[in-house]
Amino acid sequence: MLTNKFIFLALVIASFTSLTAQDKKLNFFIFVADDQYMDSLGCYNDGVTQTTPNIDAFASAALKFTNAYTPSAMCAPSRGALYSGIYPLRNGLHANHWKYFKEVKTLPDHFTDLGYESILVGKNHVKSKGNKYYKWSRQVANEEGIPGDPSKHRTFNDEKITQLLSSLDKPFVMVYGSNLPHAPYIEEGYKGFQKYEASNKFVDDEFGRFMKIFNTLNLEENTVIIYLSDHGANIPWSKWTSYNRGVKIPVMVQWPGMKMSAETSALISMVDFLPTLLDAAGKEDLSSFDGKSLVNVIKNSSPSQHKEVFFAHTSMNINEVQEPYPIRGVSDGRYKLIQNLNPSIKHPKVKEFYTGEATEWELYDTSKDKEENANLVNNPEKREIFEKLKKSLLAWRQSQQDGGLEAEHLIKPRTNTKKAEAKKKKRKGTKKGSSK
Ligand SMILES: [Ca+2]
Repeated sequence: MLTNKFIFLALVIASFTSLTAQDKKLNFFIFVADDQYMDSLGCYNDGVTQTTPNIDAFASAALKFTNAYTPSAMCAPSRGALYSGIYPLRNGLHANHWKYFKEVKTLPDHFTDLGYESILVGKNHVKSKGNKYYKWSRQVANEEGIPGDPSKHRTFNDEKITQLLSSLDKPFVMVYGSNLPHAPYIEEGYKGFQKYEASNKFVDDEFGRFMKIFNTLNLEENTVIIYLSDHGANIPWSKWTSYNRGVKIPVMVQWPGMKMSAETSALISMVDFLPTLLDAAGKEDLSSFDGKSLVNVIKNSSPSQHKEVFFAHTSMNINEVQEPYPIRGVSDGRYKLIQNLNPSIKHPKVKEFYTGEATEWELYDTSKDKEENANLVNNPEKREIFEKLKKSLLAWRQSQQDGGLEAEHLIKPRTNTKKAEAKKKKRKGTKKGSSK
């Protein structure tokens, strides 16, 4: 009798425990570094970088992706893809400082439907104008606290974030948009580092501060944590281009309840993160996204669902650029095919790096040619791979309703409003002065 009672009690406790574990919904946190290129992290560079100890420690207990790409090496289109799960040409946020098409649903809206708080801390860079589906339930602006010139960059307030997270009565999805290591770089000499490295160290400190908050609040056991960068840095062949130093991004994931200390070469894209998080949160229909859920890649080491990932870039709506230089591209993880739609001009943003003649097509074997120097497009041995990738790219462009060069001519050039205002003020001041 006693034994039966004991068994019954044990069963009740067991079912209660499993129920609470199931009922407790996962939280999600994405840390987004700004303009951080992959090789500047120790964990992607044989550990030689001294600036990123917190991120490296996280990576050593995470699943590290070595074949992750953003579709565009620019702030707004990259974030636009992250928050929509849709490539920039199809979500509308193709040009920098641009906005979504009005019917595109985004991360905060999807998660509100699932009963979550959606929190954006720090950098936004995505306009909500004209789109009612881009509305975070909480937005926390960064504050001063960066050494050097505090007017240029800001950081989060640890106490405010701690209070906010401990006050929630719903599960949450939180994104932190750091302002660094984006130029202008922070005070030289920060913890012994200079320029980019000093800024990179600051990002690492920020990440460490978030991990401390999660640890203090005991949130780690129930929170999926993703570390990534929006794209590469403002260095040659990186930001503004579709070369790997620009579009290949560091991505590390820690998943609760899983021991992870591994890396995967699964081919993934920025558009995959939203469907992944929604899949884990219980959304069933993920068919509207260009991205694919990574839950099985992460939890079961399944292969990637992509054979290829794609790139789309425009120089229009970048400050002071007058002419469109559209780039489209595709990578199968090894071969990269780039199509320049206006090769008659040099890339207006990075023309100082271009020495030779621009061509419409560029083909690289990125497994052997990491710098993407040797264009294989006229190599007869690579003819088959060229034709295959070209076919995929053209089919993808069609599926994205890409208007190409003609459509980009319709985007009005953007003037730097801050600079223009300063000039205007100066002109007014001069007039005033001269009338005296
Ligand atoms: Ca950026």
